[in-house]
Amino acid sequence: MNFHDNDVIPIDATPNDRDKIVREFKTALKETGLTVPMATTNLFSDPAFKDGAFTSNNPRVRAYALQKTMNAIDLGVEFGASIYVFWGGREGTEVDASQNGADSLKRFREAINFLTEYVLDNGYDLKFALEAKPNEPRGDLFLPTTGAMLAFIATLDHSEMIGVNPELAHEHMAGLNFTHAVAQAWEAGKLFHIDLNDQAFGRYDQDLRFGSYNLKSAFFLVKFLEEVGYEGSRHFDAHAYRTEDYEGVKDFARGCMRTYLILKEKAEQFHQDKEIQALLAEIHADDGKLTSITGKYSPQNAASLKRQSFDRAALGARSVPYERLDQLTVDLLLGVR
Ligand SMILES: [Mn+2]
Repeated sequence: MNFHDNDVIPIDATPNDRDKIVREFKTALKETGLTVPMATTNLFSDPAFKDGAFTSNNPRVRAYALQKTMNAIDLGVEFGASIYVFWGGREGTEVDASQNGADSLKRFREAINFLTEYVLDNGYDLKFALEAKPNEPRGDLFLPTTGAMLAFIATLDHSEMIGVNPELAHEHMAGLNFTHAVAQAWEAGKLFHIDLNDQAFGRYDQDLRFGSYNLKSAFFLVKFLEEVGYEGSRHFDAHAYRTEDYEGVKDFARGCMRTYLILKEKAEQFHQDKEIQALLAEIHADDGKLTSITGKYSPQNAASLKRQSFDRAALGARSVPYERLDQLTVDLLLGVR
């Protein structure tokens, strides 16, 4: 399980309350065998953060946000968390007159740099994962997509400690292909964590049960994670329908895991399917003649490439059997293969 600091310790708890809750929670974890691989800070619910936390225009709010996060990091580490997520729920604006977008990023960078130093100074074994979202609850949030986060991470003092926590719903809200965002993060060595759920494009943040809305997107995501050997948590950041009772919430949690595991089997079936694999072999065919000169620049390769003649009409006329490939995938997902 995972928590925001205030999911465990109320924001106005006394030190005595805190210690009592920590003791009880540790006992509960022991009794149930649950672990806490990830923790995070709530920097969005309290009205103090109404105009941002790390990027607030008010230096007292920025300082309070840093202090709250240091305390929450201590708490997470105390429960064994090795990943610390940052989702800046109020880090944005509705009024662009209120702050210069470049200064907002400088403030955010300063805060993350401060906190990585805090982690190193304390000898914590902790990595940060930054989570992007395009809007809601602000009109516009800074660093709205996983791609934007990846570019930002490269500018941080301890970028080796910092990766991303892409969330399916957030990327779909921005109208983007989630699997592509995850692939970019993976390829950059930055897929430290993932938030799985579901989301219709163009809607408010829905946080639906994994695979409940767009099974095909969910399938390609699971297929990717399993193919590349992603070893992090399969973390579901989702909510049951508000119509559910307590048993219904368990149905929801079970459903998230069940769908993931079914899609994992479907991905395996995709790899075993002779017709699909034959089609893929045809689509990816490469006689190696040209890749040897396009793979890496050299003056010889450039000259050799300039001498090549290409049959443009034949290239345009070639068969690209994606309709068949996609229908075979649909047949497989529908359970008729
Ligand atoms: Mn999330």
